[in-house]
Amino acid sequence: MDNIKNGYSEESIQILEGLDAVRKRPGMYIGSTDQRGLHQLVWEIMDNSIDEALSGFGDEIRLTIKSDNSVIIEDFGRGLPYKKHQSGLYTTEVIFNMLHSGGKFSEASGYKVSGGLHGVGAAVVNALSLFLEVTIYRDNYIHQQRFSDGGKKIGPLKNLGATKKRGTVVWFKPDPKVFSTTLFNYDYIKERMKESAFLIPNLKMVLNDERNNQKEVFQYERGIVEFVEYLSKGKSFDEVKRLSGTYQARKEHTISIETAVSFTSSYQENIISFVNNVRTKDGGTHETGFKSALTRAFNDYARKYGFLKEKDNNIEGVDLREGITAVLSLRIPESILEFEGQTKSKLGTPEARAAMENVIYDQFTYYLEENVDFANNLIKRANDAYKAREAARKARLEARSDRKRNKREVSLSGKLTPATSKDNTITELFLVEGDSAGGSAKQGRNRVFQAILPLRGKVINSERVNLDALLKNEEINTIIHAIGADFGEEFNIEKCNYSKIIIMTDADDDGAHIQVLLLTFFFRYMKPLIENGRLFIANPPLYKITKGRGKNENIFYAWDEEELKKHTEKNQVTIQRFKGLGEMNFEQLWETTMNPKTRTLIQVLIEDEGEAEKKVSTLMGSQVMPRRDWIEQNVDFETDDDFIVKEHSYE
Ligand code: 28F
Repeated sequence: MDNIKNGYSEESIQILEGLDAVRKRPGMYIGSTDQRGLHQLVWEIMDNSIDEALSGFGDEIRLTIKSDNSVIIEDFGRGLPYKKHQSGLYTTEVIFNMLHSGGKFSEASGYKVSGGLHGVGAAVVNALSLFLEVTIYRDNYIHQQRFSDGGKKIGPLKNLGATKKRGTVVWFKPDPKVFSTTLFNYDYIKERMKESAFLIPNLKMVLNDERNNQKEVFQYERGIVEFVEYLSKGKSFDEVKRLSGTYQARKEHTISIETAVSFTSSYQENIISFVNNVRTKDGGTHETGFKSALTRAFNDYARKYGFLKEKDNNIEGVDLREGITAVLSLRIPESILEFEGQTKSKLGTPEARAAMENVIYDQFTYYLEENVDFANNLIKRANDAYKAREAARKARLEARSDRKRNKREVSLSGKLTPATSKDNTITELFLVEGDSAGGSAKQGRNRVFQAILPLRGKVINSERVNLDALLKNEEINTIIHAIGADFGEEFNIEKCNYSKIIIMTDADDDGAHIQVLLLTFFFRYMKPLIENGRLFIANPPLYKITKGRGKNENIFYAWDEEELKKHTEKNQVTIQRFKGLGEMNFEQLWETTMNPKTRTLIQVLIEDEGEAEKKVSTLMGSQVMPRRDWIEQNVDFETDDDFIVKEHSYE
């Protein structure tokens, strides 16, 4: 407010216009204004602390979530410069108020890229906050400046007295007028901090949630090697290998590479990559280079030692990589950094491919030569993987052939009750536990757009069998055919027959088990369904409450104890507890659970890819010990499973 009262300086007008642009179009700066965008604010501030640590200043970062959902981030670096800039403004004002493009921050480290905001992150956070306070410990004094209401400065930078400390503290509270939710998610922040601790060896990350007094510290001496140990815990059958080196790209640009690799008993390939400590979710040139280096080194080795009989018969990369767990971490100078794709999470820099192909080829070749048992074992595994893949391919071909197609339609016709509409932007498929609930669902549904598939037999655990065995499971087969979009690598969401796939089970242990088995299947073989937000869990009520009698009878439903209490407090009522879907008649089922106007669906989302991957393989895989350990450490039957973010979509 000060700078408005004290005359309309050009700077203050520019500042307000800049921050106003952020408030008008927050999505342009932080991607979205949902939970993801909200947390982007945290990453923007935390990245500055991480950059300072990477430059060699400060080995600890603390993050505190306060009870009012504000956040404090603290580092022990040099402290943000605070003196007056040549423009007459304090550096704090430049950093927290101005959308200076080009990123003065970025040049300092040479590597900074995070989030693509190029150093304006702090100003963006300020613009989208109810208040923001920056405290700097530097030159033996404490300096502080405060902003409020979308970044308006409350007063000048103040000197709060002497200190011996060094570092920077930023405290902010996101503006609820901007975000659809201002609740910070502990697990989401935790995963990110843990990831940073893995990527920067010895960096101590301290997370403190004052809303429920949870506190955790992450610090790893051996960096990504420990990351891979963590991801492959209990299923790795050999030591984690560290393959690393540097590569000279254009002129003076050096790319440095660090990878950690392990082969596990799982059937899945799990490669997680980072560039300058930022996750590249969609892979890119570095992943391509990594894969081709492994394949080439392995084939050369196999040929050299006579494992490949025919000259041009190669082992395929996918077979070699079955069960691989790897973390790739690259440092690429900003001047040759390129990102692609809608979310800019795919690396485009061509040199990264050459860098990986060179470094990894050499290192992996060396490792194979030095570890004959490992190499032989890998050849055997690749061969098994190839056989399973061939069997699955044959099964797929058969399933596609026309003669079989007729057969399939016959086999589906006994089970699936289709919707009359074929418009896959409105149709919904209900996967229903058991025949009796299936019957009520059939009667209660809206036949135009709702299809019902009752599941009778056991759903197989997709994590414990190979493709071949999976396809022999009747229930899985029926689901694949009903959805009609193939599965695995060939899954094509465009062909999906439904806009929503809804899992509807009883609210008991068996129902939960079926949900988990189906989720495992969809996670492994139809992941785009989840990524596109098309997988849901139906949410039937737990109670039916009847008030009054005869003509005055009124019926209510309650989904939890709290709702039940509201209805029962003052009134004389009858309460019926639903144990299963079968206890509702078809009208009740329609009204409470299937009718888009009145139902609540739980949308299945993947919050943290690495964590979800780890949980699925630990909890659903074939080894018992890691699962038992996990359950002992983690399961609190009072809370929701954090693998699924339970989001209620009220339609
Ligand atoms: C909780 C958030 O933002 N920490 C930061 C520093 C330290 C320096 C710096 C930051 C100078 C002019 C760009 C100090 N001394 N935590 C943080 N710690 N930024 S942000 O410099 C930024 C440049 O504009 C710093 C010497 N060099 C750099």
